[in-house]
Amino acid sequence: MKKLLGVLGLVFILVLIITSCTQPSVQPSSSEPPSPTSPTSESPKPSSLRVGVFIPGRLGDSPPYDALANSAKKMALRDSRLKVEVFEAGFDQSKWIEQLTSFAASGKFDVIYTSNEALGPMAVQVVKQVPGIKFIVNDSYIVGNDRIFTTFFNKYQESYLYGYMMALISTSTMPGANPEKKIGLIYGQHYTMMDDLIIPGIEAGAKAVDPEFELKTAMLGNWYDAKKAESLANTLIDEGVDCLGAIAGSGNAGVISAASNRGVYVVWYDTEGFDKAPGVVVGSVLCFNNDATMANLEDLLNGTIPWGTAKIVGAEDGYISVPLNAPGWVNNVPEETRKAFQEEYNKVLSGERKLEIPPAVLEKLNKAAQGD
Ligand code: RBF
Repeated sequence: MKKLLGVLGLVFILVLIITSCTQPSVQPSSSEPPSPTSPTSESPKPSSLRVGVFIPGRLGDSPPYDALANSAKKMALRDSRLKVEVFEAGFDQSKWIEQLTSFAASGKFDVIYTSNEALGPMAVQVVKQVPGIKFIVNDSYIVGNDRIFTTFFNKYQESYLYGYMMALISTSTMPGANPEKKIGLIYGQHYTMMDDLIIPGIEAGAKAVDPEFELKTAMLGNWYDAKKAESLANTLIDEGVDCLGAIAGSGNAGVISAASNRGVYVVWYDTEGFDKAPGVVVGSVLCFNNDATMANLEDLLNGTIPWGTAKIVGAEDGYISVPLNAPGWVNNVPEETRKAFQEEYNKVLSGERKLEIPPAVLEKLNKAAQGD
């Protein structure tokens, strides 16, 4: 008996030694920010989750915001653990940080889901002040903050396709298309994504059609003034622009009015847009903010959000796309123009046409968010 106990004791000690050797080690502490793909932590599956959606603007005419709010509400219907409240902060950007701080400090939410490049830096500030609150931010790029997760769409790629499509329409046989090699863009305001990815992407796409193409731009200065947007669009049309892009939120309606009155065309950004003005909006390039939001909320509910990292998505993984079978495109744009577009689009999809986000731009966004 004594012998048996001795053997059992030995086995017990051996088991202890083996299990202590195979235990996963505690996260290594490092001053290096994690790479965008290495998750820093995994949380347990929550039994309930309160998500506050903070809209920095208004719902209704802004594709990234509408997709965020709609997807969050849809997810709440599908999973009873999720409770969602949406707050529209309005257009006064000077108030956003205060509004966001009190939204976070209200104690009503576990996670705040928001969107746009300016909200990333604000999230960094708020997590320092409000204990426990976490942020998911679309259209923002931040790494190394363990209560923030960001999703960034390859807007350079999307904008290249946008510019390519506009330039093809401008050189087409469509009524109203003139011989001038000019396309236009009305945009809301300056920000890194606009200045370093969207505008250069549109230019690169148009110049890939013909190096003589020129992109004429006009800044609205806000995201709501449709009357002013109409007048800016008219000025561009006077200068020879026959195909326009609009990234100006509620201002986009003014671009449609001008194009419609003057017999020129609009290509829509982020969503289909054909129903906004049939025969005027004749093409679009899509960004699936909705899919990304649903996927992130699903990960959140599964406790698998890789906090502290940033996810970059593009056409290769199905987040940027073109509705090639939409009647608004097929019935308005001549076949040879559509074929020419499809050829280039296939190159982007297959990776033959590489349109990566320059790492310097990502670094700039992260640095701005960290306040460096
Ligand atoms: N996009 C909109 O569609 N509507 C807006 O109200 C809006 N407001 C913005 C405010 C700021 C400070 C910044 C940086 C961007 C804003 N955007 C807005 C742009 C948005 O993040 C995105 O880049 C474009 O909608 C193109 O997808």
